[in-house]
Amino acid sequence: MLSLLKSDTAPRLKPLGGIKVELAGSSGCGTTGGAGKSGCGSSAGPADMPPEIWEKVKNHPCYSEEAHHHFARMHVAVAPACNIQCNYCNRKYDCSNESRPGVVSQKLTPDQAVKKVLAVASTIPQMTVLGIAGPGDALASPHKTFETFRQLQEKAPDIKLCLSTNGLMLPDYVDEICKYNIDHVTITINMIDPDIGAQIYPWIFYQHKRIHGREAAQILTERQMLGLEMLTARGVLTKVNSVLIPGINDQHLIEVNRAVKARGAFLHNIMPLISEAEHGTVFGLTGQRAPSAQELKEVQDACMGGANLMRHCRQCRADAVGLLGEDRSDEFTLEKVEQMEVVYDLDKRRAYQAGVEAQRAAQVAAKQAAQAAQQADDGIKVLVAVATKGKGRVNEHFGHAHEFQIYEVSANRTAFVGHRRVDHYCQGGWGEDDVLPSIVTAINDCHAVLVAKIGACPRDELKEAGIDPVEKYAHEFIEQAALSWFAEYRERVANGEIVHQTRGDASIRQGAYLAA
Ligand code: CLF
Ligand code: SF4
Repeated sequence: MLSLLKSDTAPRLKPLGGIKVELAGSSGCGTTGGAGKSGCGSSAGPADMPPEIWEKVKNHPCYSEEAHHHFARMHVAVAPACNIQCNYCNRKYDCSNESRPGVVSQKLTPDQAVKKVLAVASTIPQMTVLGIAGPGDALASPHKTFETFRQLQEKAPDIKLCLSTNGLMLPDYVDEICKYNIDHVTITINMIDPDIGAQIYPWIFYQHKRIHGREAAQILTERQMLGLEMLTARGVLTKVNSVLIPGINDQHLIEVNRAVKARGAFLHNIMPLISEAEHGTVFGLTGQRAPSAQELKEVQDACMGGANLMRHCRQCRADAVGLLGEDRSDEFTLEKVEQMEVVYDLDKRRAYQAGVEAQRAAQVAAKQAAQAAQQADDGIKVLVAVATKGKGRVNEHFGHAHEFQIYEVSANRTAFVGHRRVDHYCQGGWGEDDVLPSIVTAINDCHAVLVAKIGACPRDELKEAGIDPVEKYAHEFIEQAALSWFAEYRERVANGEIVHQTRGDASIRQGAYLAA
């Protein structure tokens, strides 16, 4: 069970001078652990943690996998500067067409940011979390960051506050973080070994000096670990984000996972590198490749048993608005916000969220009932892709999906294990045949794709590729649908109608990167 809120039980480790990882005896982590009944901290429920922790995570879309189907978050871009350089980063301040961290359409002052938050909160009542995640580092512009939080704490007391940082200045601001009730902090930690760090960070700017290479990475890792320990001791839920960079830190992230668990991290979010040359990052320009979907999953799976894993990250822009995976920031430009009539009605928001909570409870109950109805596990496990636009249901048409959610299904268990971004197949009434092969490639390790509707042409191509296109569970809850499909699949295998085969790897590159 959780011990991270008690400073007397928080693991205290020696500073990482020699970079030798010590594992704490207790989990020091958010849930029953990776081997617990959920197997993944982010999908844990109220039975897995003390009530005060459940209160903090239950409607945070990043800290609870279940919540991300129902609750929204937003970011305000008040922190443009950064104090380190990551080889995967190139920030852009007026970009509306790239969806990745470090990119925003407009920088905001704290006053503008507060106005925008209130406008979004009165329009999207299921928006429960406000994060500051750049486009630079939230703690490299501490005055702007904390002024925004200060005002919001007064004007929108029901919104959870969330901060993302590279950790360099974190130990200096833990008091301030606690002062404004910032319950959720993300630290991006890509290494605990400075030799690996030197391949990721060319420099840091610390104590009025630019420091390069191994020395820079050594300072950074020590500051990150100290900051994590301090937050744990103060009861702040802390998530660690790591960027998976093939050939540099892929195997090393397993050590990172254990080290952050030992220091009380609630969740570990291992994200794929984004390294497109057109983004102009060092890694993009030097040809450093991104991991495939399968490589990402392998590293995540290898970390099971360590810190609990988040697998539903969408690597949001620093001005993202809406459910994870959707972006409504265009609806809330400064110009539009100025024209909006903003009524921040706390009671109305609470009433709406109670309705959302009821939907979520229905989804959980459906999942539990479906799992209880299944037979004993025979070791067969498959992946199923799902087209959804939220509310935990199979409710998106194949042709309209801009991502597929991936579930691992066995006889009595379903677990969300990731998502795959795709281009829309349907282009305003007709199918884009050129797009279809890339969609098939993106989900080619799945046995079935559950959709609300699908046309004849993609249906045939999917079947040809050995992926079962399934419409019959349209609008049902995802887990219930996946288990029902799997029960039928096993029956067909048992009848000799089909032969169970493991499927090939999803070899698509997973575009993505950096801080929360
Ligand atoms: Fe934003 Fe980050 Fe808070 Fe979430 S995002 S500051 S913890 S509210 Fe979430 Fe977006 Fe992934 Fe970040 S999906 S990039 S993990
Ligand atoms: Fe700074 Fe974040 Fe960019 Fe790294 S990824 S240089 S921490 S803004």
